[in-house]
Amino acid sequence: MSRIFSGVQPSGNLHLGNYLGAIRNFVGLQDDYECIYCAVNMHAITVWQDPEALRNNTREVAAAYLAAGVDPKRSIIFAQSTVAAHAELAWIFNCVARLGWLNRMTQFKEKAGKNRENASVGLYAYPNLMAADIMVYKATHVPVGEDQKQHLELTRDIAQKFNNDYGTETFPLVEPLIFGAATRVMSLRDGSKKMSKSDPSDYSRITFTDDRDSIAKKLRKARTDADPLPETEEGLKDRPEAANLVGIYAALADLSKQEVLSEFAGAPFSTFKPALTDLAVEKFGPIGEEMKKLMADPAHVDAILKEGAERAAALAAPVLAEVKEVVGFIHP
Ligand code: AQP
Repeated sequence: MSRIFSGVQPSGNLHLGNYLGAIRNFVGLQDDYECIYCAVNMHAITVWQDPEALRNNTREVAAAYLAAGVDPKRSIIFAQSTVAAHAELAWIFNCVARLGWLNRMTQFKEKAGKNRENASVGLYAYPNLMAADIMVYKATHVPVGEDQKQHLELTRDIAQKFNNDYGTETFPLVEPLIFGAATRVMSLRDGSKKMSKSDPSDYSRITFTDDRDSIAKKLRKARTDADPLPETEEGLKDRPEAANLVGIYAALADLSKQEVLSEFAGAPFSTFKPALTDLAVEKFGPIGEEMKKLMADPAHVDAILKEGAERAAALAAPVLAEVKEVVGFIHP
């Protein structure tokens, strides 16, 4: 059976983009793959995290997986820092990846911004750790949003260079799985920026913890243009905010964008936004509610994370042993 690995950073403000672009897709994959889902807390600390908040947010990512329908009996749910093999393989990959490759990563450029000199080394080397997360399980497929495509290509480059350098076929070439109408959900305040946990404006995103009133308020304030909705997708060109809201509706309703436009062609946003609010409350609201319920029992979430860590460590151990043998590390 092919193996899936995917992760979400416990950096707070889990949002609709994380849900539609990643977490929602985790559920169906359980039927066809052996699935490993991680709260990637080592990635999270590449930028400052308050320790108490990080602990809580790590549980929250696990609770979001469970609330969305990931079954901890079938799939593995765990926190990255609890399986040391990730960090060990990441070091080896630090020695395989080339500076030139990392210099091309657009996420580093976006996140480091103008103050590049002051960014952590971890933020720069982030894609190497991500490659290790995936390869330490020899995962074959990774469900992600569009924004992670470049990092997955780097994972393939690292795997291939490792195999070539050592003349082995240790690592498989991983494939991204990118599905749905909302592979890239944009900020509600700016249709050119992706919806993000780290956006300073809470109005830019709908979070798992938003209730009906805040979803309604955020969508009411969402930036749009003055025109009504067009009849065809062609009419969404150069209207990023309109395209984003239509994409979110389509993803939540399991329709194509064209089907949504056929229903709402000619409607003003004063009609479309309340319909989107109702749909978001109906489809996304219950998942947030379930997540909050799970968070009320942290011992239950911790027990799932502990069991997941044991199962993940057992899968990672033989792969790491094989890699060490290939690299020439001695066994004491
Ligand atoms: N806006 C988005 N639309 C669709 N998918 C998205 N993802 C993130 N944002 C969107 C997908 O969610 C998964 C987990 O992402 P992550 O926790 O690794 O963080 P990220 O990709 O850096 O994005 P965030 O959530 O916006 O965090 P910050 O603000 O910290 O950068 C991934 O599969 C990602 O594709």
